[in-house]
Amino acid sequence: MAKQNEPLVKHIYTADPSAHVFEDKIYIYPSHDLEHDGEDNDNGDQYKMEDYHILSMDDVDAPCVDHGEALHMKDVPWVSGQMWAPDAAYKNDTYYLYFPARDKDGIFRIGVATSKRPEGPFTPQENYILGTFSIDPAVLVDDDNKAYIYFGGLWGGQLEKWQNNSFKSDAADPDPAGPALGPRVAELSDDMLSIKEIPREILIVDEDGRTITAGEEDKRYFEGPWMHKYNGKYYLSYSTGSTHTLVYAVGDSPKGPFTFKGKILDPVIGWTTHHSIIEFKGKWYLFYHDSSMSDGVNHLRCVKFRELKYNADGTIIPMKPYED
Ligand code: FUB
Repeated sequence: MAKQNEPLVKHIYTADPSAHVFEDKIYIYPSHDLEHDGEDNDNGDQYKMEDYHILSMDDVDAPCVDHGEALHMKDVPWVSGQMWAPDAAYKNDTYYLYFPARDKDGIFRIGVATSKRPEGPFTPQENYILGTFSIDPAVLVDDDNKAYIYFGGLWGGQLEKWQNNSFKSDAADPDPAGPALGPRVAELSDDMLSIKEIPREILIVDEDGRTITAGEEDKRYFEGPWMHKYNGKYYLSYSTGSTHTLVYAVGDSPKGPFTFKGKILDPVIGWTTHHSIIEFKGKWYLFYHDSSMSDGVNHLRCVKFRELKYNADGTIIPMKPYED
């Protein structure tokens, strides 16, 4: 049986959970961490993932089922390695799996695969989505049926190397005193297989309207965007990376700007933190991961979940990962 704050599955290592409610169940689209003895570095070489397994739960206290391999990199023509954090969406009577991976030139791009079932198997498109880059796609299908893809991650995810939508392999990190890099957003085409526009950078500001700087490492965007709606507002949540915290910002439009609000989850065991937020049967849940199952090995992680609550003013009540 699934239990809050405990690994959802223990027979494989899983990370980066993107949860969705499909067909009245919870489906979880995680990364699949693999054991290996390669190098652990800021380039993310330790995250050597090759495939995806989709998980599901009929309810929050039901068993978590692994539906087996839904997509493997050997079946994706454009991929050379590192199938990182995916997300899924449902539209046009079809389930779409969005996933980042390195292309044949070693550049991270975002691909899409389709299925008639939420658990797959998924059939990939021949090429990545033209105009996309970097990592960690998250897709919102809004109430008006328009869909948006959010993506981007620094360092291993190469976001700082994309300047004016072109790749500069020797680009430096942003100046700590200057504006932080934002995640990117683009509206998806109606068939969900391409983007309608050049991705634009999302602006995150503080309560006074001042742009968050790159040096504000406890607030600035690093990776792992997630978008959800609560009481008509758009909540952009993400990982701060080097300060290992999940935080959020709120806005009135799916493309922002967003105003920084604060913490969702304190640091977990392991370097990365990555999450999703869903409503299920009238309650809200945070899906996240840590490296507790491997006693702290950064690239051997396990997916967990816990209830998330709001204050009356719409702010999220911050959580500590190892306290109820
Ligand atoms: O799982 C590989 C990478 O680690 C993800 O893409 C990041 O969000 C971080 O969790």
